[in-house]
Amino acid sequence: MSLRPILLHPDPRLKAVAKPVTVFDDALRRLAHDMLDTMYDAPGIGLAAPQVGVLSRMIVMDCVKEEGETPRPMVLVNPEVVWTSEEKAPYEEGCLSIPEHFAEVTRPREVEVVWTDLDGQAHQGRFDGLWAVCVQHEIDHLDGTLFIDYLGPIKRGVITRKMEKLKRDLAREKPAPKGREAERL
Ligand code: K1U
Ligand code: ZN
Repeated sequence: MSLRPILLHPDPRLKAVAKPVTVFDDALRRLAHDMLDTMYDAPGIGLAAPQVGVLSRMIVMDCVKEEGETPRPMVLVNPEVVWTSEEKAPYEEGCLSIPEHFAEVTRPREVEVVWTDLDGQAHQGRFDGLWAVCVQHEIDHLDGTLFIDYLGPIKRGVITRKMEKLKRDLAREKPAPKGREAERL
């Protein structure tokens, strides 16, 4: 298993519509386990494949937050919302691709989702509470939608400009190549 770098907004791969998974092989299993490791390491409660640069419709989640509680890792391949409650609920969302920024987003309080597991077996389930918020946030990633897309253009612009600056600063901080690598440049 290995940790994969998480893409930071703005990045065109975070705005793309991901492709359905059609092949259930070892590479898919490896990606799912890497995504779970990357999510727990961040730490986060969810992660979508496009956030690690893979434009495939797969998400991972574990919304068990209490220490001492048994973790509940979930892998959802080709997830689709098939029912949403009339009732909506606000939640202060964050995103591992937009670190340090949070904003209230209002979404359906409950959703019914269909998906397949890593063996291609079909599942259906109802999500509520934080699980409902997270599954909707992650499925949005598969359609190139970020939580800041629900904000007004001014707030979204402020966050995007701050993220552009963060990315410029991080690029400048990169250690200079040493030894042979430097000689080749
Ligand atoms: O998709 C992502 O970027 C992951 C994101 C999921 C999410 C958070 C909040 C509302 C909806 C979806 C995160 O995990 S951000 C980090 C976070 O919320 C968290 C981290 C540690 C403990 C508890 C929460
Ligand atoms: Zn996110």
